Amino acid sequence: MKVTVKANANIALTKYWGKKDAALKTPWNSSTSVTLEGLETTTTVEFDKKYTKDVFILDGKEYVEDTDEYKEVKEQLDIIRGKSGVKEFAKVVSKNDFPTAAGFASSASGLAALTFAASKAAGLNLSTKELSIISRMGSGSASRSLIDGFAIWHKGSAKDGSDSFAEQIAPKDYWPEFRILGCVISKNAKKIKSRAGMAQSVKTSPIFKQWYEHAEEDAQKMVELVKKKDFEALGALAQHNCILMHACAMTTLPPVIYWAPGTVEVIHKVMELQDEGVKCYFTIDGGPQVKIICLVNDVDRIKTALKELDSVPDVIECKPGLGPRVVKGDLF
Ligand code: 2P0
Repeated sequence: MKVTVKANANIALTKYWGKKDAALKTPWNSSTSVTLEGLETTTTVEFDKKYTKDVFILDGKEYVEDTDEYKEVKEQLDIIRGKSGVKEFAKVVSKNDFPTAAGFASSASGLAALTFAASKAAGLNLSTKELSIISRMGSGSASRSLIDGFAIWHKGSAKDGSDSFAEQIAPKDYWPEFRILGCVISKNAKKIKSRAGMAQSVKTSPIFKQWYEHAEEDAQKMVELVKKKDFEALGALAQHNCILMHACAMTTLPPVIYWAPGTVEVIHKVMELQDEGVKCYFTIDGGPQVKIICLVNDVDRIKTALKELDSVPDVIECKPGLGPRVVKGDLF
């Protein structure tokens, strides 16, 4: 059967930075997120005996067998084949509706879409929890893209990773005023992949323990703040958690510094707006882009302020979004 799925990226409100088990991709701490409407991956999967090997095409480019991208896809397909008993190879065609250079987690939407589509194409009817666990094994942050709206990814404690999955805090329609403004700072900044950067932080950052202990508390607090709809406390916590994650990254050997000059410029602009009484907060992931957490009524004012900066050529506005769903319109 051929199945097509759409899945959204997500932004961490409190971050994941460091694996306890590199193979299972279980984290040292729980993390929280909001799935984002408007940053979408579409993926079509078909298992069929006409294929003599797995095929993976992303944004029109076919990845050959020795690439990391191909291996990641094949590993996910192998998990689904193992669970379903399907023996055939698969063709996977995928496209992102946002520029990969935008610095939003395309691996999260990509692995969530692939896992969901492959499971359906193999005839499985897995629970969201099971799908979140399998997506996590592809890419940690993908576990959270399984969830509609606001999510917590529980770090779990089981050796086999069976209790490390994401769960809904609140659905997307719970907070329709909530916005994330993605400031595209740079499309070609030098990038250390998150996977490599966090592995090095676990080994060498002298503040790694402080980071994950604090981050665990932050994740639990964030759940309560979402439930209370306490926007100011939520924004302040997300911003502080982001700074602590980057402090951990920066104190890694060799240093993992994702901030570009434009990143710092936007941070200062956000803090200026805060001084003027605008409720907006910054967060940054494994790249130079800044994501501004705000409410819909402040969007125009913030966008106008960002226009003064040469370092922000583009702003992508996102709202809370859905988890993966089957759609019409196969890609092949
Ligand atoms: C997050 N990031 O919580 C954090 C914040 C980047 C900074 O999850 O190795 O692509 O595939 O599990 O999920 C990016 O890391 O890493 C990430 P893997 P992933 O969103």
